[in-house]
Parts: sequence; structure tokens; C-alpha cells
Amino acid sequence: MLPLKFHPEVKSALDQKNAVVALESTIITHGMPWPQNVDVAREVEDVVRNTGAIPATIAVFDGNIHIGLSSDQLTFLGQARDVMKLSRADLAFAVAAGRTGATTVAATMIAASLAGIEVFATGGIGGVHKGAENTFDISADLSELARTNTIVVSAGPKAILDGEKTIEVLETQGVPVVTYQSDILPAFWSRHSTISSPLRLDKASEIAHFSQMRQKIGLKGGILIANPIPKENEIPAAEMAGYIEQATHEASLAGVSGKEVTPWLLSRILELTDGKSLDTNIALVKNNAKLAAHIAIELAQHS
Ligand code: PSU
Ligand code: MN
Repeated sequence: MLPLKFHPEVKSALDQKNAVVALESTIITHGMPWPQNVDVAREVEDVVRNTGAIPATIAVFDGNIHIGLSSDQLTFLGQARDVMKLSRADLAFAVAAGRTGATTVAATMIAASLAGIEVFATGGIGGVHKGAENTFDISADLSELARTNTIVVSAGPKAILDGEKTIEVLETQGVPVVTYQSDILPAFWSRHSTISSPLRLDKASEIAHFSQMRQKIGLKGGILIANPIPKENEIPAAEMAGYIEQATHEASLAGVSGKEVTPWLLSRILELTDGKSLDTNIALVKNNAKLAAHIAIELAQHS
């Protein structure tokens, strides 16, 4: 038996083939500070619900992979300090050892796919870090996209990354990168990067149709949707560049490495922008949750 525990609401939605959207938990434990993290987790679930789908936030509690969390579980994650950050390498480790952990994009894709959930919303995916030619720091999110069938709705690769190299790796791995309603790839906190989007689609129904065609053809792996943040919420790329450069420089001086890099940079940038980067991060996650719900509804209608 798979170590999956379904929230009753999610179970009944899946049984009835209704629209469900998976949500990750690393963004709660390692991406945002308490108490905003818990408020955001709940608000993002509400966005999915208000759009007409059922949210399923995913995390590991005492060795069980939970598909859909209770309010108490969300609160626990928000306040927890020593929760593991789980990716493909350590998801089964945490389950085998009865541990508690938050799932990254990669681990959430694996869990969502086991649970039969096709659409997943996050903030930004992990990717190739700046300076990866020396550090080899490339997120496992990229190889996961190449092998697990999930539509991942993001605001593009996080802008702390090397966007060009991230797109190159995704191309090599055969992962479609589709920007929603734009020819230019977004850069997480900003609507525009300097990179042209490999693919573009303008409607949730087109994204659902594209995904179904990949399955018909027998192509394995996910689709990365890049959804630009609304104009009123963005911080323009030129304004972010200085903060990103400073935070990256400081991280390398401080010897930050491995799983710590992304959380460290996000929290340092929050300080440097006086909290503005967090407001923007929150807005883009909600924007992604809404699009993901629309895609899930389209898939449910045409399954
Ligand atoms: N999106 C956000 N904030 C985050 C993340 C995504 O807005 O903190 C998390 C995701 O869980 C993603 C992880 O998988 O950051 C990437 O971590 P790494 O670079 O160590 O692979
Ligand atoms: Mn890394």
C-alpha cells in the first residue's frame, strides 16, 4: 500500500473526477516567514476553491504523504523549525524513517502524480543557480519536470537563478516551457525577463488540450507553465537586479550551499526590499493558483 493519506475533501473530488490542484509545502516552511506563510497557505487554498477546484496541499507527516492538509497541519508547518525540505532524493527516506517534511516542486510532483492529480501551482521553480559552472547547483525540479507527468504552474524560474541556463537545461530535457499570454518569459517577481518564451498559449483550455495531446502521443514528463505576475503587483526586473546581485554575493561569502541556498537568498532579498519581495511573492502564487484551477477545470471537463 502506498503511504498516502488523502484529506476527505480531496478524496471525494478525485473519486468524482472533479478538478483538483496540488500545492507544495516548502514554500510554507522554507520560502516565507511566519506568520505570513500560514496566511498565504490558506489564502492560496481559497483562491483555488473560489475558482471552482479543490486544493490539495502536500506534505509528509510522521512518514505519511498527506494529500490535502487540515488547518492544524498548515499551522504546524508554518511554525515548525526543523522540518525537512524534501526533494526526489529524500522523499522516500522521510517516509521510511517516519519523519515530517515539506515537499519541494520535485517531491510535490511525485506525490501529486501518485495521487492522480495532474495540475500543481507553486511560486517559482528551482533551476540552475548563477555560478553553477563552479558550484554545479542545479535544482532537482528540472529533472523531475522531465520525468513526471504534472502541469506545473509557476511565475517562471525564480529570478535568483540563471534564467538562460535554466531554459537550456529544460530544453535539453525535453520539457515544454509555455508562457501564458506573453512571448517573453517572466522573471518571478517581474513580468519580463530578457528571455523569449519557447512556447506561448493564451487560454487554460489550450494548455489542457496540449497536455492531453502529449499523453496521447505517449510523451512522459511535465509541462512548465510560466504565468507572468499582474502588472500592479510586479517589481520590475531592473529594480530587483541589484538586490539579487547583492544577496547572491553575500551568500557566496557566507559559504551558503546545498538546500540552504534558495531559502537563504529569498529571506535576504525580503530584508533588502523591506518586505516588498514577499508581497510580490504572495501575489504571484495566488495568480498561479487561479490559472492552475482553470486548467484543472478544463481537464476535468474534457477527460
Ligand atoms: N516558489 C516560491 N518559494 C519557494 C519555492 C518555490 O515562491 O521557496 C521552493 C520550491 O519548493 C522549490 C524550491 O522546489 O524552492 C527550490 O529549491 P532548490 O533550489 O534547493 O531546489
Ligand atoms: Mn540546489
